[in-house]
Amino acid sequence: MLTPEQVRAYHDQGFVAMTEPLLTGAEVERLRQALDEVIRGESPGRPVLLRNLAGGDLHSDAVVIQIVNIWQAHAAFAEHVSRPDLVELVAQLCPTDTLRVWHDQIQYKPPTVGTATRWHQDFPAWPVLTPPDQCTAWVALDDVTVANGCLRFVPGSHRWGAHQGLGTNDDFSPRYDPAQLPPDARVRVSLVEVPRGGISFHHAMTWHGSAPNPTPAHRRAIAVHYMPGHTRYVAAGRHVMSPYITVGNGDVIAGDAFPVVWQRTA
Ligand SMILES: O=C(O)CCC(=O)C(=O)O
Repeated sequence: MLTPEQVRAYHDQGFVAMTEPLLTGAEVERLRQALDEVIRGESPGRPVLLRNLAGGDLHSDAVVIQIVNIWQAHAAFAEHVSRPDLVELVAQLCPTDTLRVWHDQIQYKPPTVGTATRWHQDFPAWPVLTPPDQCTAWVALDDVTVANGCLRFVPGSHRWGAHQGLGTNDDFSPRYDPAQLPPDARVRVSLVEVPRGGISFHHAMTWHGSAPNPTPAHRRAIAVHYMPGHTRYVAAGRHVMSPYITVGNGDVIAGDAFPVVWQRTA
């Protein structure tokens, strides 16, 4: 369970990290091995997407291996996205009667060549959804530190709306347009280190990014983007998951590709 302070921190800041790891060392190791199988193309199924987010191939000198819906490729990840202790925590942060998986996403920054994930907000990249209140559970599969590219968040930014042109400066600070911010907004950056098996949560509108991994250590993580049961489809948008959406414009998103992982019991 999250404490009332942690729940309050999530709503105030747009993110919160747990202090203790959720996954055991053995559970993390199983996911790492499953990840390797998927990358080698030896898993039972295929993910929706596997690419170098930075462009180029997986062996270039700037790499973030991005995998979308690894849960469809390997049972270890299918179990991960629906593990009861994880989804109970998400349900504490995301008021709803029903939680579904929107999609998952591996971001793996390999040793020395792992590159940056630029500053962004998730929801504007999901123009097929409404409203913007999804919650991401991000689990570290290595000790993720400032040195190897931990997540950085701007506290409170989930309350500032969709920011046009949010970008990344050379020193890896967020580049933004002050005219789009509310008068009381203060842009500062929190660096959130997470131990192997540990977890952080962020709101779909929170500004976030992660720096490169120049270290000899791996930096692997799985983000699961969960959506509350009232999330509806906006057919005018496009997204890598669009081909899997079978409902009509304005309908609640449901179906095999978006499994229910939690339901409120009386
Ligand atoms: O793992 C990362 O560095 C980025 C993850 C991310 O952008 C997300 O979980 O929304």
